[in-house]
Amino acid sequence: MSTDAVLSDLLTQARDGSRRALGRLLSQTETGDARAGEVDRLAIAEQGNAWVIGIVGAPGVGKSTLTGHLAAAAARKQPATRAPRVAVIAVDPSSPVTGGAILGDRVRMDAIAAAHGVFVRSMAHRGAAGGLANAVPIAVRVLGAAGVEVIIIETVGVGQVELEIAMVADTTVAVMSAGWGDAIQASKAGLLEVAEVLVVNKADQPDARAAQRDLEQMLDLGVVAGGAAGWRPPVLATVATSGEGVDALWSAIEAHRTWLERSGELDARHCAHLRHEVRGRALEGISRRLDAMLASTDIFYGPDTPDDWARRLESRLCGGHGDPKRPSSPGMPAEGHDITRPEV
Ligand SMILES: Nc1nc2c(ncn2[C@@H]2O[C@H](COP(=O)(O)OP(=O)(O)O)[C@@H](O)[C@H]2O)c(=O)[nH]1
Ligand SMILES: [Mg+2]
Repeated sequence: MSTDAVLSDLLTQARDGSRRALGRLLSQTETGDARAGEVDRLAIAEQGNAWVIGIVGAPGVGKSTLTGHLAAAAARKQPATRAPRVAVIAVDPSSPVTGGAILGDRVRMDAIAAAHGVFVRSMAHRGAAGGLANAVPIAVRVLGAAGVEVIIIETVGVGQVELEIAMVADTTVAVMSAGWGDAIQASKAGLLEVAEVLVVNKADQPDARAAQRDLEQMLDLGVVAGGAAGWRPPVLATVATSGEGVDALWSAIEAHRTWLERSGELDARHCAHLRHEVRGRALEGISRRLDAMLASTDIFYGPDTPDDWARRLESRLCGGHGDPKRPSSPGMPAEGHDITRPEV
């Protein structure tokens, strides 16, 4: 069988309810090579229609616990079928910062999810720039092609990945826990800029009400942008450990979806997300070429500034060859200008 036929066969099996086939398709998305492109081509042709929910927030605020309950709430609303209608992508930390703690979460989340037929998949960060940012959108399309209606992406809660997830999600939920410090932290990380639904989790602990009030005030003052004009992010309280407030959270997510669809914002958002994805992929290629040029090309000549060298690189990268300052034979760089050989 050709690769195409194998993949297409796997997709058929996945739609018929084979989790193993779905898992194998998703493994292709993480290879970072031509196989990811092949499975993406197949998925795109199927035009799935999954709703993508991103869960962002600092480590420890309760994202995994909440995600398990949310997935269960979503699954209860979907007609029961053999193939999963709800999937969770848990963005796993290969980051040493959060390493060990996650396994326990996964076990808890898996238990809740399994009881409701939710498909759970971990995706590793792998450290490579763009690695996850590339794999997640393809994984979303594969899940959609396999008939999944709701995809919840839970992030680790550190760094740029959070903001990248917002560029994949239709609805981004920022989770904080009781205590003002969390809101400040979220604000610094840029999470409040991308959040469409705000959650104060651990509402069983003191200060949850105050945190909610503070967030409402930040909304009043315009500190929280809320993703798009015309949508004010609701501020909800949850106790993820008991599931309290999760139904209300699910309703808020549905309300956001309805708003996106009715306002016409959804199409604009999908276009923006696609542009972002394509830009990221193009940038990667450009950046690789740039690095190769930096390593091999003699651009560090003349009594020029780093800015001059940068322009020279830019012009060569864009295929421009006009470079009046380039000497006819590449000579030694002017003294003190050879940044390729830093002084020791
Ligand atoms: N008291 C309390 N603890 C919670 C709540 N939600 C989560 N936790 C606990 O907080 C810890 C971190 O939760 P987890 O879901 O792993 O957070 P994550 O790192 O954001 O995914 C775990 O020990 C949870 O049991 C809550 O609503 N109230
Ligand atoms: Mg977690």
